[in-house]
Amino acid sequence: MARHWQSGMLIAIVSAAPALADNVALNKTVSVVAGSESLLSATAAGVVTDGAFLTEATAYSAPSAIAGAVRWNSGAGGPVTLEIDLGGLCTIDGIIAQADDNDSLLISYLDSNNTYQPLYNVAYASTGWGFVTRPSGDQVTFAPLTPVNTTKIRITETGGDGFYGISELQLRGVAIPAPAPVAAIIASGALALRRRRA
Ligand SMILES: [Ca+2]
Ligand SMILES: [Ca+2]
Repeated sequence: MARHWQSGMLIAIVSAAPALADNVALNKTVSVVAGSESLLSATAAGVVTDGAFLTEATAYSAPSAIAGAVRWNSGAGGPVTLEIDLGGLCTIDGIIAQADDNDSLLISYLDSNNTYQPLYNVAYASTGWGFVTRPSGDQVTFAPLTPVNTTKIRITETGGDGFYGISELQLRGVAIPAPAPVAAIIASGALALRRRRA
C-alpha cells in the first residue's frame, strides 16, 4: 500500500511538469553587451524576442528590416554580442532563428559553471536571400536541440559578409520552478522512503 502511494506521488510530480512547447524567449530582455559601435541603427534590441518575423526574403536594408531587426557592420567596429536574459532558469530543446541569409551566427547558452557553451549554429542559408528563417521558412518549425538548462543566451557572429542582422530568435522550452520547493518535496519523499524501509 505504501509503495503504491509512493509511485502515485512520483507520477504526480512528473506529470505536473508542463510540456516544452512555449517560446521561453518571448518578450525577454535583449541587451547589446559588446560591439554597440557597430550597430547600423538605433533599433531596439527587443525586436529579436518580440515574437514577430519579417516576411521571408525581406531585403537587408528594407525599411521593415531596419525597423524589425538588429543589424550591424562588424567592419565598422568590434563584433556585436547580443544577450537574452530569460529571467530565470529554463529548459530549452528547440530553436528558430531568422537572420540575414549570407552570414552564420553562433547561439550560446550560459551553463551552470557560468560559462557560455555552443547551443546552435545559425548556418549560412544556401537558398533564398535577405532575411531567412532557420531551420524552416515556415517560421514555426523548431530545430531540435539537446536539452539544456540555462538563464541566458548569447548571439555572436561567426562568418559572413560583415553585414549581419537578426530579426527573431525563439526558444522552445519551459521555465523551471524555483528549486527550493522541488528539492524539499524530493527530500521529504526520500525521508519518507527511508522511514518506511527502516
Ligand atoms: Ca522579431
Ligand atoms: Ca550579411
